[in-house]
Amino acid sequence: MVRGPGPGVTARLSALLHRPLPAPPPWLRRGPFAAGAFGSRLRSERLSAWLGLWLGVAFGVCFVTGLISHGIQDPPSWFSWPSRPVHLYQVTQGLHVATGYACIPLLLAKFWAIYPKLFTWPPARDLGHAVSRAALLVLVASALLQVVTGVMNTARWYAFGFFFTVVHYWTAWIAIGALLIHVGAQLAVIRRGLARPAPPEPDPVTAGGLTRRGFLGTVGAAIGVITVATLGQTVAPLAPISLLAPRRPDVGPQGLPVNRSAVGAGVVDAARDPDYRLVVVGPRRLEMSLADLADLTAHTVDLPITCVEGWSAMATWSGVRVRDLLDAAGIDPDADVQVTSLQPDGLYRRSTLAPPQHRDPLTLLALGLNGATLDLDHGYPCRLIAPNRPGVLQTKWVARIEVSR
Ligand SMILES: Nc1nc2c(c(=O)[nH]1)N[C@H]1C(S)=C(S)[C@@H](COP(=O)(O)O)O[C@H]1N2
Ligand SMILES: [Mo]
Repeated sequence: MVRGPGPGVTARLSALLHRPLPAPPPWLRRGPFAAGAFGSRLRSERLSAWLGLWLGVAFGVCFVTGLISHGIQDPPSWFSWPSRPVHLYQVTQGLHVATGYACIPLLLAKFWAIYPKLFTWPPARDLGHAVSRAALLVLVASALLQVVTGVMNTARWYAFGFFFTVVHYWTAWIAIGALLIHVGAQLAVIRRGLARPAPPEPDPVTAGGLTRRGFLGTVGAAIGVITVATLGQTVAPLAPISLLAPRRPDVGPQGLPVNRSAVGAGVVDAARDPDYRLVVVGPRRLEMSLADLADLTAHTVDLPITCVEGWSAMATWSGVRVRDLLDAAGIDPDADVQVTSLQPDGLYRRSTLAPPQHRDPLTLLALGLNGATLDLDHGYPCRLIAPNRPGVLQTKWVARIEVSR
């Protein structure tokens, strides 16, 4: 008879985890460790549980919308993103940035509500308690890293010495894992906290002047102010009051912000070269000058540029349908297509269009923007503009279109 690791192992593990740790010496119990060191009656299981619930919702929405954005930019084989509705990515990425910002006041409030627990006496009752407290450190550290790097990225302050996308993506998984462990370990406490009826308001005098309602109202107002003060980078009419928004959607050449300038991308000479040719490689090879492109049927579309960094802006684009070019070159309509820039290097010099995008009649190789020839900084001689797509994939200064390898 074969005996697996039966209840014996579990029981022994459980006994190990619940074995009491030696009590620390009593003389260490001073300052914040002293009994009754934290007197505020605003703190309660109920407050912590509700703040945790709000944080969980904000964090969950931020996590899912972040995964969507990551999936569009780096799609696994099973993932496909539609080209409609046109504004969907603007909504998901706007939610990503807004819920990320909302986590700032929520985290501060939650930290305030629970930081006395740092000084719990004794620091750990048993090994299991010690492990779950260590896991909480991982949650706090990863949540802070996400918020700080995310805000720095939207502010275009790339002071961190690592590649943002990779760190932000993997830390999200660590944070969500630590969050699930935390919720699992605290489920009974959370349930109890949420089910508690609101106790009578503490006397504002003994509670330091702030009522519970006042505290939650302050957290809610902070979220509201941060949201309104940053929403203007996407919602143009709010731009003038958006004091915290790093970008205004209407400031830039041709009334549109620029992400990477032509000088920054090192494409000025190549883009202005009169011998410029767009090359489309298929069973037939097309080499088209700007005049050839201008001779093709022109279309005009209204589409936004939606930067992953949180700003977006509507614009009117005119140019050639990408599917007309692909058909002219005899490219298989079911193939993925790769668009390459004149830009010699850089992460965003190339992007891929899946069939839902390159078959869409709104997907253009744009030659004009807001009624004039495309500005050099917006991608002259021509740039890609497609519906429901992150800005990083709207390749500027396009040189070559071919089937993806
Ligand atoms: N070749 C190239 N195209 C690019 C980029 C780039 O760095 N190189 N940046 C992208 C990013 S991140 C954004 S948000 C959009 C912005 O377009 P705009 O500068 O015309 O507003 O261009 C995209 N196209
Ligand atoms: Mo961007």
